[in-house]
Amino acid sequence: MKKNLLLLPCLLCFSSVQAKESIVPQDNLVLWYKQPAVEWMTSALPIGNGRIGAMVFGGIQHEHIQFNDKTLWTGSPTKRGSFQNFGDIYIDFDHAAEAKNYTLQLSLDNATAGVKYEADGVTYSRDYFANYPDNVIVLHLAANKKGKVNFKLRLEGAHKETVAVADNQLSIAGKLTLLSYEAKLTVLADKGNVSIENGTINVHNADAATVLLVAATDYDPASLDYLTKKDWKKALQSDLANAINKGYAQLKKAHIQDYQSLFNRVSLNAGNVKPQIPTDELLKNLAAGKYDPALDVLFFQYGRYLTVSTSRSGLDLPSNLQGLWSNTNNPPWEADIHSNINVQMNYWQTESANLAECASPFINYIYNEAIVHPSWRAMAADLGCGGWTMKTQNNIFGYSDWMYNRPANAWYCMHIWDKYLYNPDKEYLQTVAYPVMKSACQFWLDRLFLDDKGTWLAPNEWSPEHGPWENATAHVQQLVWDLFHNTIEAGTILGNDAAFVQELQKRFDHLDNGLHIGSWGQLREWKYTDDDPKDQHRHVSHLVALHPGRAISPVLNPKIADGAKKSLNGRGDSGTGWSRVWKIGFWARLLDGNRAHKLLQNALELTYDQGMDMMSKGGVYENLFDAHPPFQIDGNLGATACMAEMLLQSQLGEVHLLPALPDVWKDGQVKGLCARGAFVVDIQWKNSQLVSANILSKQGEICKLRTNAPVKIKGIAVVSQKDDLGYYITQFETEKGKNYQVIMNI
Ligand code: FUC
Repeated sequence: MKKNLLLLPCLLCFSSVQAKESIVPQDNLVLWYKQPAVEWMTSALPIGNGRIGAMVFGGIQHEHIQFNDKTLWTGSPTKRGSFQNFGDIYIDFDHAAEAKNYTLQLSLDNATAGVKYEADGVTYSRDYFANYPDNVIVLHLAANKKGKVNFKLRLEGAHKETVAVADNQLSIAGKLTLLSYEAKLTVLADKGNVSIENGTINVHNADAATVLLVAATDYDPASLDYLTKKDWKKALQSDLANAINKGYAQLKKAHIQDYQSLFNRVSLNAGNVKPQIPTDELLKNLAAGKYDPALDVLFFQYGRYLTVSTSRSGLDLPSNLQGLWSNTNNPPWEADIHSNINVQMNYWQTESANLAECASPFINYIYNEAIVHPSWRAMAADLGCGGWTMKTQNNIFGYSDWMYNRPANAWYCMHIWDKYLYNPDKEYLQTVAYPVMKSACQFWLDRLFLDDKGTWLAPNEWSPEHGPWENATAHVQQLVWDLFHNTIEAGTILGNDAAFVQELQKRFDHLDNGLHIGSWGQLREWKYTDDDPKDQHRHVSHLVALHPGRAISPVLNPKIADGAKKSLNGRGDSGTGWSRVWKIGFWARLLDGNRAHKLLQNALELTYDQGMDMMSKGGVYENLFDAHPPFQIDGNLGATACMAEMLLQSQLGEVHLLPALPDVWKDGQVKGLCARGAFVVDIQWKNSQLVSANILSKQGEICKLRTNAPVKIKGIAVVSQKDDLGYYITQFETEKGKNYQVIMNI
């Protein structure tokens, strides 16, 4: 009796906790909502395997899943064309429209979208993922009672295709300007039965069902005519057969294993705990002044999730302006590969956020277009130069138009060189990086002219999308300076091209570096036209040497860094989505964590605006997609990079721990960030001070640390030297494969 009385309150409390917890997802890193998505752009949730992907709505009686293949483009090597929608899957359920305990979620822990609710006394759950090893999108529909999975499914192509039915499969196929494409779908049911009538799949009284979708085109980025010579239709059919053979459980296991092998390399805690409220409410809270670091962490990891979902090795095509998602055949700017900031920003985080494999599609795309295909070399030749260059808007067939964007070759090479710095590999340097960099230098060696003061300048240039065209804009001089500087270093390391390195060095010695202070103390954007202190243009191209470049830093050249600060204050803290995010990186490089964090909060401003704005309406939608507006993924991917810059920097040949820690991230820990020199770094901090760090040396390079206070290295005798700025420098030799423990020495 006594026992029962004691049990009663416990049971009550258990059931109330249960009821409350049942709707909060178990996953730690999760976007979740108490209602289905209403708009593709602002609330549907993305899944992707680097090539194919889908947007999930999570409707109760009517589910809608829109899908894409990154290679589905109209256009050709001579026509711009546009990225295309592939199609839609519509699923109608026969249960009541009323649902209880509804959740829509996207787990970043296991790259799975999910829907769960109760209707007619049955708990329904669906989970969706895009599996990379098996090339298939999987939708799994289940119920907690037997025989309760009933639905009708339709497949619709985005190009008015007729749906073909054969062997229990629906398929759509067609041909665009150059490319052919096909998608195939089938349903596997657990018990119950499946039939197809008038192109609709009917599932009756099943315990569960699995929808498998495969899609492909005949695109091949390395083939000279961009068309694959493989039997791609046969490969598509065999992908589907393999997925049918494996079934849901095995496909899911393989998917999670594959995804986590990349995603789990980095963890971040910024003093956050798992939020109990949905993501849209987190955003609304932030707008109302209620800050929760969980949102920062979610945004950071979302950028990593989106990177893995849109850019995997095997397909040498970078993610486009929308990653790989578009529900229209006329997306903004054709959802192309935009060279004046956007595609670069998509790849700022790949090395530092420990996703080096995901950088390969961009690196190999640059190699293919610069060296293998003719179009970028022809564009340089048109200007009377050797090497390669491009314009601003680029399709996936080497076609380039709109304004000349000559310095993009140098900016792309920054990525090529960085890959080497993060993972010094001489084979890569010799066969990929150096040929691409040297060829870009050849363009500028031919293009630069000598002014009457004996300085080499780029003629008739721009500061992207802004102001006058004139000689020697800061943006271009800074990028060419970076290119020459890095190529000289690369050539010197390789040691087998001395004559060219010498020629380059001679130019470099008299090259305008684009770092000049103007009339109001600002860093000049133009060499001849003065900057307007009230100009709030979204592009801040004259600070490319501050971030992602490395020629401006309070540590290197405080006066120039101060000029950059003045320019930034003039530009203000607003802008389009990517512009706000870039400013996080600038302030992180200026070692101002609180200002960087203010920009992060501006970047996280909730918006529902889908109309084109070129000034200042940036922010994020409920689904955390970055809003230019409209949706543009550079802001998402760039945010991860810029937040990483707040925690770790390595662009100056040193590993700077916690260079721009904001006060609001008082206690925390980050694990697995990468530094140039092939170091993997874990950092712990408390009360805004470094407590300890672990440094794994992958290549045995010398490690030079920069910290706010003196440190000890466990097992090694070191001295922390204070520099003029009050930082401590601690240098030590490392052995390949060894871990080094850094501990505060105060
Ligand atoms: C550049 C930017 C725009 C936009 C477009 C896709 O032209 O100036 O803001 O991001 O790319």
